[in-house]
Amino acid sequence: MEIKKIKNARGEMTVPGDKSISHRAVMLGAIARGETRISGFLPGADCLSTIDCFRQMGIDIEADGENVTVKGRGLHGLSAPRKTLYTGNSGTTTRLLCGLLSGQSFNSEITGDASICRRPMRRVTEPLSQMGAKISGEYCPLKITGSRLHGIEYDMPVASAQVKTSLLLAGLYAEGGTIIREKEKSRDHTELMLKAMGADIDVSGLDVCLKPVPALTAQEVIVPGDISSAAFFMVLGAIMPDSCITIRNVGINETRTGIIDVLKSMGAKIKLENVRVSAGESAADITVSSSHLTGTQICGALIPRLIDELPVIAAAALFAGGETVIKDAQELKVKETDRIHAVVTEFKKCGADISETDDGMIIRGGRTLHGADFKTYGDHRMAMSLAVLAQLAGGASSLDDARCVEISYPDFFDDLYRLG
Ligand code: SPQ
Repeated sequence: MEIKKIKNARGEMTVPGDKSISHRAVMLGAIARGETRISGFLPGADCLSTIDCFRQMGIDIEADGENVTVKGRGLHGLSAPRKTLYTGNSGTTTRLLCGLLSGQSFNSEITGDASICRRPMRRVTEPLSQMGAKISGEYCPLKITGSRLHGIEYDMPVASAQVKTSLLLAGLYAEGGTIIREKEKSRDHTELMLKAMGADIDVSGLDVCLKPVPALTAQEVIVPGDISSAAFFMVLGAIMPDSCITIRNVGINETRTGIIDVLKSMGAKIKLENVRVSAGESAADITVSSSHLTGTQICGALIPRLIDELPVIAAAALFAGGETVIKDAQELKVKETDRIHAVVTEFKKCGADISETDDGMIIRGGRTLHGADFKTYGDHRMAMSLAVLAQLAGGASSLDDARCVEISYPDFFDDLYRLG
């Protein structure tokens, strides 16, 4: 697909609902008592995979675009799926289901697309087996034998919301409490939603403690716009001359706002207005305008707060003066593709000065860039980051496969071109 160029980026927009919150609303809604009404749901391919899996386990889910109603059947209301649960391209669906299905009274099998079958599952299967779970294999397809579970105390070796959530979902079915100690704080949407639904959950610093309860109670869930999708337009607004974009109703949960902190530290003009809170999740309108950026260091506890935004932050760094160093981001290697290798390989095609390191990349900004024929590796975040980069590279650019934006942002290109 040829990427059309826009002259500048001006105007107001919204982005689709938060992917992480949308998945969790369906999953927790399915095992809560009563109807969970979700508005602002993300009807992207990953979240539709989650809906499909729960329908196969007997949950009645009415889905009409952004409005979804999940008719919860209680903690023990799921029924055995008649066929293998297919999670598509979604790491979140796959890993969270592992935890949820471990403690059921039935057996199940999970698999996904080629990318999912390459993504490591040991990070969830190992601690789950300590809880008594029986899961065969370290890669999909995974066979899960429903088992009696017991709580554990677990020090997480990687900062991962998926691992944490998987263990919390298993913990709902375990005998005794489950204590999870995070290495660094990862996104906490599960903790907030569990609390709102009546779970016995306590968060203190990096410790999360959960005790089983007889039932969760359905809630209304208002999903804010996904900051990971807004990130593409925040970067675009900052790097394009004569630009000013207001993105309305974006989730600004502190565990996700690393992109705002980094862009500000690079000198971006960013303003947050109309901050509001619903069930512990904050949202705001974000305005970004053309800025002169300078390079920065991104590492440590900041990484989990912007892990999915690193490809587009790397694109911003190409247009910043000086050097940007990204460290401690080895997790990028086990996403939909190896995002360190993919970013470095593709950005070099347009003349970027960028090098790959073991746990990140070094970008020297300010070069003149030219258009190129880019590969997306079937990775939605690569496709959208390259589309942003292509706007400022001289000449034409194309993407080999742009359809992957369906995963998290089906209308991405329409929204991009509308701004121009
Ligand atoms: O669901 P999936 O495929 O893992 O999606 C990604 C993404 O870029 O959309 C990662 F590839 O987001 C993850 C994120 O990186 C979603 C997520 C969650 O909802 O809990 C947590 C992060 O992953 P992790 O491994 O750090 O827990």
